[in-house]
Amino acid sequence: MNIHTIVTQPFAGQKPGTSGLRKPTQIFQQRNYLENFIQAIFQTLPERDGATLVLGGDGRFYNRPAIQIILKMCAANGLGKVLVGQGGILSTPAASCLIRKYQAIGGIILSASHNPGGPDGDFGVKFNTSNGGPAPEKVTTAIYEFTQIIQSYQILEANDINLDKLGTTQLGMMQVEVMDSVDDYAQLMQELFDFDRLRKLLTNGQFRLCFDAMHAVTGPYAQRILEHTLGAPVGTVIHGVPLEDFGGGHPDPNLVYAHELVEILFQDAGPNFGAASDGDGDRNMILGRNFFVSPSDSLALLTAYAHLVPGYRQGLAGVARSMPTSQAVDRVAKKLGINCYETPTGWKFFGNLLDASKVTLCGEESFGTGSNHVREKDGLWAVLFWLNILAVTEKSVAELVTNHWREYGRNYYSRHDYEGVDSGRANQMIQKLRAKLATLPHQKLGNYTVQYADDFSYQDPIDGSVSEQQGIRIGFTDGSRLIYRLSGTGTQGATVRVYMEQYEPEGNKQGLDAQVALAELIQIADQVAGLRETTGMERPTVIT
Ligand code: VG1
Ligand code: CO
Repeated sequence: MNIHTIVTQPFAGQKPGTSGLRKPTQIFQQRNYLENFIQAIFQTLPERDGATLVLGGDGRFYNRPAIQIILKMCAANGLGKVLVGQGGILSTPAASCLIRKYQAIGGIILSASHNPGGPDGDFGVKFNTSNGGPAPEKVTTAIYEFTQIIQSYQILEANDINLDKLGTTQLGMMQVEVMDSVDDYAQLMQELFDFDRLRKLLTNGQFRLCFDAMHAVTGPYAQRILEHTLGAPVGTVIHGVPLEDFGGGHPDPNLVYAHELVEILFQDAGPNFGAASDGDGDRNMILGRNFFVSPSDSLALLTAYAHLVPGYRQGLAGVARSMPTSQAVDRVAKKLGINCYETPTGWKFFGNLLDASKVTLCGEESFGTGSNHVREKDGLWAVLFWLNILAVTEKSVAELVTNHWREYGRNYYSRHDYEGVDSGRANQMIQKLRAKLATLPHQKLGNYTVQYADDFSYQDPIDGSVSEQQGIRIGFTDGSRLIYRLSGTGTQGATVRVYMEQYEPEGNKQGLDAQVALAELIQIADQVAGLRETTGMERPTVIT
């Protein structure tokens, strides 16, 4: 066997962010760049000899060459078997499903998620551990530390594997099994949801659905499940073919980047239900006819109606949300008498709670919802969950959400992103805010009085690990909140995220546009932090 030890040198900055290592594609294409990072991952794998690994990606440019390199490195590093998605395709939730089902030691997912792809776009590597979830901080720190001292990596000299042909091939001492990308995932969905009812809904000739796969990874999953299995008409899934550059689009399912879908849903004769997913299939946006469901409300609603869905009929152990996610779900949890946990941003923080059976559902304001069925957020799962609720209640999306507000009150919510900000200035702004925190409590800002102001710190209730500086929070006496943090997924300068939340108990005041309802808080956010001055922008680049 021809195993080579290649001498290399560390690259600066191979530090995984909120979700994996993301860089412009051209950085990944540099000699040894990908190889160094992969070797560092192997270095953290406790017992890789003979073990199984899952490998796939969202199909973006450089996916296939990267898979060939990683396979040869796996073979040289003593792995026993690698399960690869056909054509190199695996959505993030499908990879999580495979890791768990086939007791793999972990998985490597090639994706920069919602960041654009292509030779001038971004590429990324996510590493998930044996529970199927994103590597926790102690693992990503160990990976990063190794990238700083790496001197060599191992790779097998061999021909490329045919990634399009299903079946098992020998690669050195290792087996490569090319698997259908959708089968196992589709089967899991069938175990959780009432497919007979869904089929009736989607074929009743009245209910119309539009799913925008944004030329990203969910196309084949949505076509198989929604069109082939559940009988929705062909064409229900739009932009269903994964493209290396996502058709030039930005595969982020929000009102700005999924505007085509928004236009389809925001017309009087539009479909009853619309949904979109991101690059790697873990995010979802839910729309009704002329109606946008905020992701925080979506989590609250799924929690309230979970008992209608077969996979969750037995009740929920608890729920969790990321800190900036609105407190709408807290109110539902309270009513159900279950715990609601608040974690830092990033799915990796839900892993321990899920593994310890403390929570069943989790969600983030960034269009991410999921459950204990895998250890990732799961876009198509959320869509099926919604459809299951719609099928059982026979209500429209708008009715369900407005009824929910009437019962629990509405948590008006919005996130403002300032993208491409100078990193130095953005960091300075956060530092200034930190320095100000102690002076804020009891201060009156417009009609609001500050109750607390801090930098969110989280102690994991299961392993006791502490994560500090997870976002500046300003809480007001009426329960409203203002949160500032810097994104950990961008690759160009800094992205400042500002989150605003305000609670409205009164039914006749719940019908406002969120930007209108939050106008004063939006102004206070600028006043406290100097957003316009720091960013040099008059308004955010993205509002969700
Ligand atoms: C963003 C979101 C966060 C999400 C993360 C990864 O992180 O805010 O909620 O978990 O992306 O999502 P940040 O650090 O940019 O705010 V994905 O779909 O890229 O795995
Ligand atoms: Co994603």
